[in-house]
This record gives sequence, structure tokens and C-alpha cells, in this order.
Amino acid sequence: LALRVLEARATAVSRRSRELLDARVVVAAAVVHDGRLLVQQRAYPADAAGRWELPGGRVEPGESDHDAVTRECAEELAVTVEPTTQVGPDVPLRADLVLRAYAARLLSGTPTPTDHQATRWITAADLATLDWLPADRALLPALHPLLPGV
Ligand code: 9L3
Ligand code: MG
Repeated sequence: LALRVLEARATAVSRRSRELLDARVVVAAAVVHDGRLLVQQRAYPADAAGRWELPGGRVEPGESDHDAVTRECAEELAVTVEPTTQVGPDVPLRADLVLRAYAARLLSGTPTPTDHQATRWITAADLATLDWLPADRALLPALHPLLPGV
């Protein structure tokens, strides 16, 4: 009996570790161009509408983080970007979902929102003034050094 109890516990522990390892990723792009950061204003859902975020979205099964950054920026903004290194920490969105930002270079296009209320190119001084989504706000200390000082 003791052995079966131990086995059951081991199964529960390994299921939990698999859940943590499988945490899904939402990527975000920190596109800096001419000393400004590209941000966009959400249109939905209601509690996020009007608030600002880095462009991005969920990584699809089998897709790399970098490919997801490029795809999301093409879909949401009609621009071509090249992602590079991660910026800041993984920020928990929910128990099974994290937000992961990557620095990215603008290769071509003019940002044109397809799914958002607005886009803006902001300066370091603007960072503190926007009404950010909470997860994106956690990235501000890591975003600040990407922009020229004021
Ligand atoms: N999210 C938060 N900050 C961001 C992005 C791109 C996304 N910079 C959150 C909002 C949603 C979830 O991640 O709850 C999925 O993002 P999307 O597919 O709605 O863009
Ligand atoms: Mg999105």
C-alpha cells in the first residue's frame, strides 16, 4: 500500500512539473527605431481596452519565439521585424502563461494597426506616462535602457 501511495504522489508531482514546463509563451516585440519604442493601444477585451502594450501574441504550437514575434508584428502592424535578444524577465500572465519580450529591429514597413486602437513611437520620458497593461509595466525597467537618455 505504501508503495502505491508513493507511486501516486510521484505521478502527481510529475504531472505538475509537466504543467510548469509546458507554460505557454506570449511573445512581445520591443521595436526600437530612431531612438523610439513602438507601442500600441489595445481595443479589447474591455478591461484592457485603451491600455498600452508591446505588440505581440501567443506562440503557436511548433513555432519558435522569434518566428512568433515576426508573425505577430506582420499581422498586427504590417511591418517586418527581426527579433534579437530577450528583454527583461519572463512575466507571469497566468499560472500557465508567461509574457516574454524580445528586442527587434524594424526592417520594413510603416506600423499600421489592424487590430488595435492606435500605435505610437515613444521616448524614454513617455514610458512612465502611459496606462500600460500590468505585465508590460513590469518590463519598463528593462525597456528604459534601450532608449536614448533624456
Ligand atoms: N499580453 C500582454 N502584453 C502584451 C501582449 C502582446 C499580450 N504585450 C496578454 C494579453 C492577452 C494575452 O497576452 O491576455 C494574449 O495576447 P494577444 O493574443 O491578445 O495579443
Ligand atoms: Mg496581440
